[in-house]
Amino acid sequence: MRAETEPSWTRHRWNIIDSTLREGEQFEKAHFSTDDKIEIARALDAFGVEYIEVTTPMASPQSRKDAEVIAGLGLRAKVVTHIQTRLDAAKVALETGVQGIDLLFGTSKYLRAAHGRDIPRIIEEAREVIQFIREEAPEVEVRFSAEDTFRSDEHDLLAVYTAIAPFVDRVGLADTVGIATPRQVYALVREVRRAIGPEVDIEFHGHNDTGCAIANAYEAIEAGATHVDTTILGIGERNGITPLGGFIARMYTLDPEYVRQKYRLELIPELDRMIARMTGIEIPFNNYITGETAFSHKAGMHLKAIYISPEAYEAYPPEAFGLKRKLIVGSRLTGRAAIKRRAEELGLHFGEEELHRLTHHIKALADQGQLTLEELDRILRDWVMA
Ligand code: HCA
Ligand code: CU
Repeated sequence: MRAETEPSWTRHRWNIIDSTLREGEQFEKAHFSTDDKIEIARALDAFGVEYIEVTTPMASPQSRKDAEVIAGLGLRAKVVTHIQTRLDAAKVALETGVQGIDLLFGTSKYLRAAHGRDIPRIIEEAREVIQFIREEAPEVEVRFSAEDTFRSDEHDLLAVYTAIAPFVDRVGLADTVGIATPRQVYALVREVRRAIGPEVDIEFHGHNDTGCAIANAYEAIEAGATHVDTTILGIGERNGITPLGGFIARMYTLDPEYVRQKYRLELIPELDRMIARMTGIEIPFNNYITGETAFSHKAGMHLKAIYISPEAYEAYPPEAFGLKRKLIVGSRLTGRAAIKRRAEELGLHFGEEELHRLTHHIKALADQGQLTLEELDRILRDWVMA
């Protein structure tokens, strides 16, 4: 049973802000051409993310042109740009034609030392920039995020969020160095939700330095966040942020219908392959959904149960993502059920006693090294001939 502190409605109100074209561009191995960016934006839009975040137009001349191009594609997803909380940046951002602006300001002692503002000054400057955007373009969504939220003083944070929330569509919490624990994320998002009330949306952006990015995004939603930042394959600064595919895997297990109806899940493998190709990396073998072994079953007991019902050893079915499961039948860990099944697929039938001996024989052979399916099939056929 769900604890009373977990508001179940929040699960039904979350949106994805995919930041492959912003955080993802900060990945060491990413250097997207304009064509790459268009391909990524269209693929994310086809998948169904609600928002696409692009690099600040202040980053470089090409970044500015690219922001205009992406904003002009006429996508279903809202295109938003990330900028520092400065009037000149806000002005340029509006000129690109984006539908939303994501502002950020460092609130931790580390980042405050870098930009030299105290909390009242941060609030004042943020309000000035927000007011400018509101006046110039009332239709543009505005988000304000406290960078390095989880190393900021809680009192400072609540002062900033409560002062700014009435003027924005969304406030953001960012685990900039990936140190927050799921419990901390839950507690702080709850605090912020209490402080700003139910009307303003809450976004969570989590880095993966300690492997908690998906769990933290999930806890944020449980605590009342409405938007989660992702990137394809999780690319970003250092080892990246919450991966789109992994986040989908997490949420799918909780409410498959909701996730299926929001997104074209069968496009996830293409998205992952696209970013692997563009950045020159391999999809990790243990990646959520698209890793080479994500749907491989090997031990005899597992195989036996899988034949009866795949859910026995699967959190989510490969078919939901246009993929197939893989059964590794020719290993030393195989079992009678698996051998019997494979033999039947080849039109071969063995009695119990014979199956027992055959399985023993195969296990002994596989002790020398795992057999490929072709090798296994040959052994099964030869056994009949002998
Ligand atoms: C950055 C930092 C950021 C911002 C996140 C946000 C982070 O690269 O500018 O705007 O919500 O991790 O804090 O990515
Ligand atoms: Cu980040």
